[in-house]
Amino acid sequence: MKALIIVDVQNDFLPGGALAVEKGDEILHVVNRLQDSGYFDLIIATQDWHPKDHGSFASNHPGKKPFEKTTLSGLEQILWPDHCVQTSKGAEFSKLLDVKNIEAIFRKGMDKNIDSYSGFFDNGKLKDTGLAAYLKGRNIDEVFVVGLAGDYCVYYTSVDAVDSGFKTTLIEDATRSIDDTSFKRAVKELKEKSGKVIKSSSILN
Ligand code: VGL
Ligand code: ZN
Repeated sequence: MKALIIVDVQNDFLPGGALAVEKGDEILHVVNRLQDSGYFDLIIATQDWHPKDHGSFASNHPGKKPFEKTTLSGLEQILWPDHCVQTSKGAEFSKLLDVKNIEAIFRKGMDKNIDSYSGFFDNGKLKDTGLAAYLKGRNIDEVFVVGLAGDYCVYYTSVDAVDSGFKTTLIEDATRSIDDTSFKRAVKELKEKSGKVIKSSSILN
């Protein structure tokens, strides 16, 4: 059984948002068409959902600017502009994302002391969101990952899917990245871990 995992298609990651991914809006119709394709047995979404005082925000580190690095709970951390603050407009899914067939939403990034790129675990693997168990409970053995951003949450979700035992495919034209070079590296690493990377055209006709 196959699941589509839609990662963080939230206003703050789209053009005009606080941490906008360039051309992120170009994926919306692809993601919607994939949802309507009938190819997937289950569709779920993740939602970045930070408290205002989250440690990944540069604004919570006096003297630091967005995109500088620091350490958070012993892990290297890129500092981001404030984004996806719980209940804010920026944290909402895009109005252009079709949400009617999304059966469950897994929120992440709520612990201010650690960031959480993957839909499965936080960056230190201290806490499990329950996503792997949920998918297994629905007899899913194969996942397809789409959304934003390709080089962060989509990539980390894909790697954790492989590590959790799912056949994993990233749909490359249903994602856009913060940095194209880091996305290329992410694709290479995912393939080395036996993840697959395809275009949506191999599912859609
Ligand atoms: C993301 C940076 C910070 C993402 C989330 O969804 O890729 N990136 N928080
Ligand atoms: Zn975040």
